[in-house]
Amino acid sequence: MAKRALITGITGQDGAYLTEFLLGKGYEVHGMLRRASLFNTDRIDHIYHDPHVSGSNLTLHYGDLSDGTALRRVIETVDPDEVYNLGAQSHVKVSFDVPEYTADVVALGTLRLLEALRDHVAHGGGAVRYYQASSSEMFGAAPPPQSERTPFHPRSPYAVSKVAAHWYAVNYREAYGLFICNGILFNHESPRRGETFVTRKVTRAVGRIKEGLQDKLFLGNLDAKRDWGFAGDYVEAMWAMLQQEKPDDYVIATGEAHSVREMVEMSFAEAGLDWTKHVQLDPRYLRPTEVDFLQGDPTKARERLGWSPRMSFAELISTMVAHDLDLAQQERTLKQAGFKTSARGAAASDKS
Ligand code: NAP
Ligand code: F7E
Repeated sequence: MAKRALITGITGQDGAYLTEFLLGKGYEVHGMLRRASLFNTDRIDHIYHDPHVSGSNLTLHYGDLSDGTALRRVIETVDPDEVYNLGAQSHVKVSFDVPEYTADVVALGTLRLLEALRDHVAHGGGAVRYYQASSSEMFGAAPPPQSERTPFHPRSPYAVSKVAAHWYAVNYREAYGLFICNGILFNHESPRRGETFVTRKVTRAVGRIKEGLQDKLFLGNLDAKRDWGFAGDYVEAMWAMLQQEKPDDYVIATGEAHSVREMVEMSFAEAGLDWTKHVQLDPRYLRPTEVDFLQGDPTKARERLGWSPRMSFAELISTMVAHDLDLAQQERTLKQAGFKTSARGAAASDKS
């Protein structure tokens, strides 16, 4: 019998990589999808098959982390062996604009899902294993290197909500004996990264500048340091946590940090461009409270899960730049052929 996995946030960056990974392992994958006025399944369209055609191993269910009844219904319908809670309002800067919504989805959404899971298991739902997407943002102002033993000092409504979700997960493990793991993942990126996160914002701009589609890139704090890895490597760690004998919490990181400035310089250099000619500072991208320095210590994950990142930082930048150069070339070709094109989500990226 194939194992059944339920993924919230299946349409996000990690959801797409995790779905590919689990389908490759022979899982039957179910994803929770929120209703949107435009299609929001771009990242999984290539692996989705029409359910009318037999042999499809990927099923989507409407639901939302703000809707406890729908969460219960999805859990009862799917009857999963593993649940991956990846759904979130995941943008740190945006969480200062919509703090209540962020708390509702990230903190209370997790509680709603855990409550549904607790009842499902209590009423004969079997031994379900649960993964919670915790974040290095929870460490916030705590000095690096950060490990599982580092105390949290969150610096944004997003991070505070993730701390609450993290502790709900720990509490449900201890109180009800549920198999629950928190993956404390440091920043992970890819060509599928949302375009308002800094790496993708930069690599998209590099492509468009190279193709003559834009000239300037406006950024905020260039001094912040992050431990950036590849999302495809990180979803494997999520799965590995749920295959252990006992549930536990793990830091997933590369152990290496770079400043935003360094990342910008490398990305522009990859396309033969001088970043100083194109990048300008815009205070609107600064955050009321910043997280200055994140560098993870992934020793526990290496020793217990046998997990190590495969893609280096230089390879990650080069892969993302190559992808976005391609995208910009397509955009230029369309423009030259007379089609109207515009930078996607211009209004949204203006704020983040
Ligand atoms: P992402 O690309 O922003 O994807 C977030 C997903 O959550 C999307 O599928 C989104 O749906 C869904 N979602 C948003 N609001 C929802 C709601 N109210 N109900 C149900 N689903 C909702 O994020 P990601 O980078 O894949 O990250 C996955 C998870 O890991 C998130 O919880 C994030 O906070 C956490 N995390 C990420 C990183 C990182 O560096 N990427 C590091 C640590 C932790 P739509 O597609 O419809 O918007
Ligand atoms: O910012 C600086 C910004 O938005 C990284 C989420 O996946 O990882 C992510 O959160 C750094 C910050 O990611 C711009 O101030 C400068 O210091 O790419 P980011 P994040 O805030 O670290 C964690 C682990 C998560 O859990 C989150 O879900 O870059 N920065 N200039 C900028 N950042 C953005 N977005 N835009 C700028 O113009």
